Amino acid sequence: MGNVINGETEFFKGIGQVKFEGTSTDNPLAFRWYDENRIVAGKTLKEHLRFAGAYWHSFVGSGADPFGAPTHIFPWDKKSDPVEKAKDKMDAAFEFLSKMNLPFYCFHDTDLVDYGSDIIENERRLAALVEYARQKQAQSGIKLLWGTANLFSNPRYMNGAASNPDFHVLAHGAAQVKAALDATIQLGGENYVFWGGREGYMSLLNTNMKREQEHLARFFHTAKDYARKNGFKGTFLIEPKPSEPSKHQYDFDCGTVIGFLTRFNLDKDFKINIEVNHATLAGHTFQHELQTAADAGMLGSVDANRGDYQNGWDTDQFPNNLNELTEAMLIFLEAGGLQTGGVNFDAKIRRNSTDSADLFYAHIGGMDTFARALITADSILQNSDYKKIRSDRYASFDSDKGKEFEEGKLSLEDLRTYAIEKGEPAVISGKQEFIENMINRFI
Ligand code: XLS
Ligand code: NI
Ligand code: NI
Repeated sequence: MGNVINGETEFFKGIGQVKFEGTSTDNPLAFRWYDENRIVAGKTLKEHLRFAGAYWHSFVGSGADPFGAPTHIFPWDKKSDPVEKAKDKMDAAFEFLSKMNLPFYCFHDTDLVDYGSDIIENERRLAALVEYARQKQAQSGIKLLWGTANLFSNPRYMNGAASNPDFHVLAHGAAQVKAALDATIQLGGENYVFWGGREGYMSLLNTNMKREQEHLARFFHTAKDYARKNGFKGTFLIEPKPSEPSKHQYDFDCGTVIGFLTRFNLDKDFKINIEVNHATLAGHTFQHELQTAADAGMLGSVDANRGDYQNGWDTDQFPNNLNELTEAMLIFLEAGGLQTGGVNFDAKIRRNSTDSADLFYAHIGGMDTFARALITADSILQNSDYKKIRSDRYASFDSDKGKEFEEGKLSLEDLRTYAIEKGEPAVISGKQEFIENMINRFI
């Protein structure tokens, strides 16, 4: 248990409010770039980035791995009554979010409070924590970016929830989603996320993929209809990931999800929550996934983290790669940014990061890197030839026959005639290295 100050328990002892101090500071507990009031491209950094803390990694994740016991021993995890213990955890969470100046947070139902196997008792526990969270949000001004239901940890979900071959399991998943939607609505959540870690399969030998995908779509429709009927105005988000824990996951990447949502008539209500490390696991860059979603009008929200270039799993490290994020922020800004979404730190400190300050360093680093990347990207867009170089590459479609082709006015025979008339095309450089150097100059 932490110190008691002003009648309240302090869990992160010795760490005060983290403030913006600028690039000349050598204070490791200050922001060097994230000045929340700084205006970039017509909005403050706070409005652009809408940073959120993730309950599961920061206040639940124990550092345990398949080879070893927990290394993060939380002082808020002591009481035996699940609701009382969960309130301590929430005190710690809001203390951290406030000290970090994080305007939003995100949770799974089972992060807020431990669940047992009795649906009605679980609903009672969640409702108690929702009431507590309502007070905490009102006191602090911190808002809920999104809620979700954990439909992957309980053994009953070993073959998925909405795509489970057993209808009885699907119904349990639905009960959990109903309560998580109720919680999200009551807390004014701006989005609701579905990440289907086990919505997929291990082997086709025992799987009817078509039926499972139809069930998944029906489940999304049913959940959406319930939420809309009960006043949810926010955005539903699907979070793609190619695999892990399932071998094949139905929400593989943005392209797959866009196809799925369109096929099942869900594309008006659902957008995409793009996680950096999931993009790289799918064999894409984060930039590719952002652009794919943006082009489909489905850029919803971001789960910020990074993978490890040598590992093939979701290491969920905090973001720190300025070059990659600058490229990503170019897309982010050109796409008009996030609407109801935000930048959620779905990232965890390492198993051997055991000081209570480590969680602060991690978030400060992530927030500063995003802020710096956004500022740099804006400067590139304002002060360089970046956009012009790209649009010039397509100039042959801006007039004459190229334009007529875009407008659907040319037949295959017309194209052949043009090719013969003009002869062999010139070789034109794509200038990639030139642009890469230009980006480095702005960094
Ligand atoms: C796991 C996912 C998960 C979702 C929420 O890989 O990133 O944390 O964001 O269920
Ligand atoms: Ni995530
Ligand atoms: Ni993940």
